[in-house]
Amino acid sequence: MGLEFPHRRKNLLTGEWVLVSPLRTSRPWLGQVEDIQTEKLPPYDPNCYLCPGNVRAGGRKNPNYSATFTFDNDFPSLLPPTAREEEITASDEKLFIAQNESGICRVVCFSPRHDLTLPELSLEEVASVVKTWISQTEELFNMTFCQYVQVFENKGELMGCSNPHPHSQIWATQHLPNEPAKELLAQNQYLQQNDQCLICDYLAAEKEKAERIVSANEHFTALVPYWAIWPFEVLLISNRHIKNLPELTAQEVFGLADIIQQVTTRYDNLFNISFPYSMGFHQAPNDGLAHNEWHLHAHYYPPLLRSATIRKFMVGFEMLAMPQRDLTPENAAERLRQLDSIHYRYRSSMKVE
Ligand code: H2U
Ligand code: ZN
Repeated sequence: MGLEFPHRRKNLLTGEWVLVSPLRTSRPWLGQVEDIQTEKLPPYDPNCYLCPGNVRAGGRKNPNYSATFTFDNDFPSLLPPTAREEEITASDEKLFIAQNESGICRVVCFSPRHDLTLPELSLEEVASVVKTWISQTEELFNMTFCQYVQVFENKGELMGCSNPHPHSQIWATQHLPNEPAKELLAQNQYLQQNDQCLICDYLAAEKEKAERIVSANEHFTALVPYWAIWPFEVLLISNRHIKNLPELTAQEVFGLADIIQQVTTRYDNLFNISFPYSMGFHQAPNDGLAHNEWHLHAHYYPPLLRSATIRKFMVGFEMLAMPQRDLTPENAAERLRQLDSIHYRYRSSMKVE
């Protein structure tokens, strides 16, 4: 079982350390308690910018879509190269360094239903979300400026999600962003030194120990990583060594849909609420190289700590020095693993339409 005294663990994907302080779990909490929305949403909301047939904030009208719906973000953080009016030209500036950054930002609604999150949709519907992420990644990879595609979901007000209609976002960027850049370095170094893929080796070792695995199927494994920072952080790994979403086979698409439902159902069942998180896939850069070092995976970063209303703050020592956690990853995995695999809203008489 996990070490029960303060120690630090290394995140092999970023090279950074996390402080694990199991003794602190007994400290009293007189701090902020969050409001969690528990009210049931309607299947269609006439005031929602993302529901079928409604007009979005930017003035465009959504079609009467019946599956997933993808559109260019009306308030994008990046502009495509064709829209660039000014250029940062190379300079010998030493202390003020800036670069051009082009990109495309899209929004993917999971389904027409305003009230159904991923664990509440059918397996086929989640598979169609995965297929949309794949086709979008392929389309964006074909754009010459695009070096990287980030597929992610911000869920819940606590994560700053601006609209309750279940959706994800996709940003394609001209440069490799910070987090995947760290992972590229680490995975490359490991391959050079061991002639093996870091995540393949790590997955095999975790399967052998079995103490941090949350759930698994033939194609994917979900575990609380040894170096997790967030209390109930999960790392989702494809069992096969592939580098991006477009390499998934038809069976693996369903395997991914299934593991997403397994993880998010357990999350919701932890505190019997729609569990907030930010999650996203890390796929290999789109630079024409083989990227044998890269192994497709996804991170789930949920902010909650002890209950539906007490969140983990990354402040103080975490902001100034390094991340720290109280609950051990082994304990978190044990709790998640033991939860019901049936969503609380779908149990017996509570079945929702
Ligand atoms: P969140 O995933 O953080 O909730 O963001 C939703 C995105 O949807 C946000 O980037 C976009 C916002 O710009 N959006 C539109 O493009 N059109 C709208 O009508 C509403 C929201
Ligand atoms: Zn809606």
